[in-house]
Amino acid sequence: MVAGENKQMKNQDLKKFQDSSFLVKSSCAISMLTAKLEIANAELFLELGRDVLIHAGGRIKSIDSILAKCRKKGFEPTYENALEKLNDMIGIRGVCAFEDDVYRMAGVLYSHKDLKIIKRKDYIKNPKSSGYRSLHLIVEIPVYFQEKMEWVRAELQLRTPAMDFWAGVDHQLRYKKGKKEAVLIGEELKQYSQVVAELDQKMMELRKRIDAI
Ligand code: 0O2
Repeated sequence: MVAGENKQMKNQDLKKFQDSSFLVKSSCAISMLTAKLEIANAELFLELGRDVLIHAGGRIKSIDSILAKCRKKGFEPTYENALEKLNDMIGIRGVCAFEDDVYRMAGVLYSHKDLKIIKRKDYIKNPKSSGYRSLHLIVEIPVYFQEKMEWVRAELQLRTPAMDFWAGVDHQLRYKKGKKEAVLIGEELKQYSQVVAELDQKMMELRKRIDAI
């Protein structure tokens, strides 16, 4: 999005989001956190003899999404507010093979001394009212750039492929909110969240039986 298209964020704030040092620091944090997930996977591979991490990736929050979230949380969409009050300006997603792998992965990350875990939200044990399930860790990682060290905050979402599949469909539905059919689909989707939870449990039990052969 270019500055002229956006009437709701001041140009000075838009410029700060588009500033190369913000973008470089954010993409460094994404690379470092993705590397941490891959290192944790390598460590767990030695222990379990299989990959725990199926996929990892990250993104910097879009201007539209920053605006929507600032509006939802009731504060002015300035660069400083977003950086201070939004935990997910930088988002990393790690898709792990099984539900217990999500916790294994989190456990390894807790042992990394150069990672501050400042908040944990377990939407697997306590799903959101929508049916959304994932383990969220709000983390801070040190990024060295232009002779300064800065703790950069990011939201790490850990989930299984089934949880990821469900969240992807739910995300598509978000853009249709308010329409009658969307409400019906949302109710049905909420039931499938339970189906996904049961499937995750069954797959985990099968894996344990396979391990025991
Ligand atoms: P997007 O577009 O995916 O980035 P906090 O201040 O941290 O307590 P926050 O950030 O609202 O409050 O935390 P929450 O509720 O844990 O949500 C953070 C992110 O989790 C969301 O970011 C989504 O990515 C994901 N999420 C949370 N609830 C749902 C849900 O019901 N369905 C789906 N599909 N994803 C969800 P954004 O900015 O809302 O969205």
